[in-house]
Amino acid sequence: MAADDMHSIRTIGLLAEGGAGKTTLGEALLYAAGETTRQGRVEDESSVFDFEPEEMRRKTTLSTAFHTLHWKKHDICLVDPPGYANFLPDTRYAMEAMGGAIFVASPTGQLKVETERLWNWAKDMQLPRIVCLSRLDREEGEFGAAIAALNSTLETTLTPIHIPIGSQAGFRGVVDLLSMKALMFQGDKGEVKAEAIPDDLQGQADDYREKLIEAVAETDDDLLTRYLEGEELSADDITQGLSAGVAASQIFPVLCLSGGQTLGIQPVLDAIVDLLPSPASRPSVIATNPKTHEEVERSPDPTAPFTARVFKTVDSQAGKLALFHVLSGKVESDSVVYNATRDAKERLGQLFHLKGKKQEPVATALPGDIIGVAKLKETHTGDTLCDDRNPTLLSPLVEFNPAISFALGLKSRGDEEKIMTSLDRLNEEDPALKVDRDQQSNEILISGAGQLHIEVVVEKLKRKYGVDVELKAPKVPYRETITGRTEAQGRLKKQSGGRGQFGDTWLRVGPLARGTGFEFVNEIKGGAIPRQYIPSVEKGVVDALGKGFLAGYPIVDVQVVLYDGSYHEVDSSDMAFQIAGSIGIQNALEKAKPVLLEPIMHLDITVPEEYMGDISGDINRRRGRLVSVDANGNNQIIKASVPMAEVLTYAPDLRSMTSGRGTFEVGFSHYEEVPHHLTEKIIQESKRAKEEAGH
Ligand SMILES: Nc1nc2c(ncn2[C@@H]2O[C@H](COP(=O)(O)OP(=O)(O)OP(=O)(O)O)[C@@H](O)[C@H]2O)c(=O)[nH]1
Ligand SMILES: [Mg+2]
Repeated sequence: MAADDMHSIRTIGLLAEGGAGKTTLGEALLYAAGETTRQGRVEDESSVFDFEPEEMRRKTTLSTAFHTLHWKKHDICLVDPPGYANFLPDTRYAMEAMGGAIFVASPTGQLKVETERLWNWAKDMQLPRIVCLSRLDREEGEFGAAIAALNSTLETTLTPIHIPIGSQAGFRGVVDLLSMKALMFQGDKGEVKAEAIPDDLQGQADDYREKLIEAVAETDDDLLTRYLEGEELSADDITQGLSAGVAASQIFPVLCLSGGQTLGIQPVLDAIVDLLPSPASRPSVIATNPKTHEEVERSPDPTAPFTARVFKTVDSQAGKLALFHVLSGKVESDSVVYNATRDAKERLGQLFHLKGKKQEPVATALPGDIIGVAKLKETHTGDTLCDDRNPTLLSPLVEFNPAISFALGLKSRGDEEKIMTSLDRLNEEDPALKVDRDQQSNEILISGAGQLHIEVVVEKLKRKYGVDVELKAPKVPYRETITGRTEAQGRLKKQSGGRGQFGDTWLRVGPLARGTGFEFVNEIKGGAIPRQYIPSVEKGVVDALGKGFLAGYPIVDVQVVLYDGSYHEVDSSDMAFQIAGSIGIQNALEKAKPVLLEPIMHLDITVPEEYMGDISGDINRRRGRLVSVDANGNNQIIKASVPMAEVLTYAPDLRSMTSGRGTFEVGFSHYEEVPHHLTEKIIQESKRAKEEAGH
């Protein structure tokens, strides 16, 4: 059943660090709304969200899952993404499709950096948010202190609409600050029954009620006047003011519950319906018309031109499913749309809503809907689908730089083709995975957000495609260059018996600026070498440069000038001049002071302040250089540049240095000369590797 009115749609994401209780809360919401007949549990592998084998085994969400439910005539789509740092790119893409978010926090109010990061993304995206203190059945925390801690870490002022009654095993209800009643839990779905507020909580309830009314009044002049004139605001006034404040990201209500024990869940369902906005009140998106390059605005209105973002691709029972989020207009099953990113038409077959690993057919999609559609031909994650008479191109998805790379060891040579196609298919589902070739060894390299991410990729390769690979130690793509200028002759002469071989070249070499690559200049005058052999010389030179001189790494940033030579009417040939060029360049390199270059990475490290000293000392030991240090709340953001060879295992090292509280991003910056004392070691290692490979 599809909602026929956009105002009754809610598309709500669950956001927080790993292990916070997002999936558990999602299961509790499905069960309390009667969508499931028993509450699924992460720990006994019965969650409808964590259905992939890799997730079940690890008891953690690795890829965003979706499920719809109905509550008070509303269609709610729950979005349950991962929380651990290695999988946050997937979470960030899923946030594109959220119309509001529930942040899940603990009763102590202590947060990890992942939650802060998610909060900041939500802030940048103006995503309306409510905060749920969950796990109240298990963890002890003083309510006021928890709110203060959250306010300080998130740099905001949260507005409780609940205070908990009892804690841990005694958690039995919440004071509802809107109705000023105690809502006591009953039955296994935690239905609530209104009673009078317990005497011992009356004072605290009055204080928080005052704060709530102030927060609401501040969002609306009319309410503020009435409040200042001493008028009692009605429950409806407050709910309306609150929902307007939430929609405008000015108020962030806090609710109290236990996902695990299904306590206080019904008020969360009510809050989704009453406080979080429908797609109709989301801001318009600004995009471009790909044909005219003019700016266009698309509002969340079913009568506006259809525009949707493909934010994820999943492998389902029905084959490859593209998931899109409708931003404006509407679309029906079996219609033809325009993929503005690929300039291609796509026929959409049956449209689906997602229910865990299952799909439910729907006829029409409206703004706010998340829709799955199978077997699109041209469409990839990130693409814009739209009405071809009103084409719209959304800005591309944010890119995440990989933090770690491994070479793949193959069990047998013949597997190569199969591995590449399997990796391509995994890449469709997981844009944070990068697949490359090592230029020197031709090995397949896979890069991702962290070791765990890559390990999951290897597991999926085996389970889904039956390919078995092993991860080899991460590789450093060294390069070589020259620091001196010189000239040399390259001469090939074989003229004994049969047809001879003759080619003779004179080459001048010199260094170029870092990052320039290779330049070949022909200065032959008077036909000393016939014109048709000039490309032959260049080819010989290029081939030789690719093989390196010191340690077998490609030689870059050199200029080679061919300025003289000679030839033989009969014995000269394309091959003879290739060989002569190659000999010439090797002779020249020997005299041109070759050196090794190593890749330098830029690191962006976010750590709580107390680790600052340890981190900067460690960067020094890794031959790195601090570029800048900036405060961000309680965290320090350290930017540094460090040789790649020194940060191949930075993820586990940072985790142990900061007890898991630091995060980082890393990307390629530039090449620099390897310090003299390390050069010999790299040359020896390369020789050994070559011998082992049987060259
Ligand atoms: N007692 C109790 N345990 C809870 C509650 N919420 C979550 N847990 C437990 O905490 C663990 C993590 O919960 P999840 O729901 O998987 O957390 P998540 O936020 O989805 O974690 P990731 O998917 O790894 O990001 C599980 O073992 C849950 O059973 C709760 O309200 N009470
Ligand atoms: Mg989860």
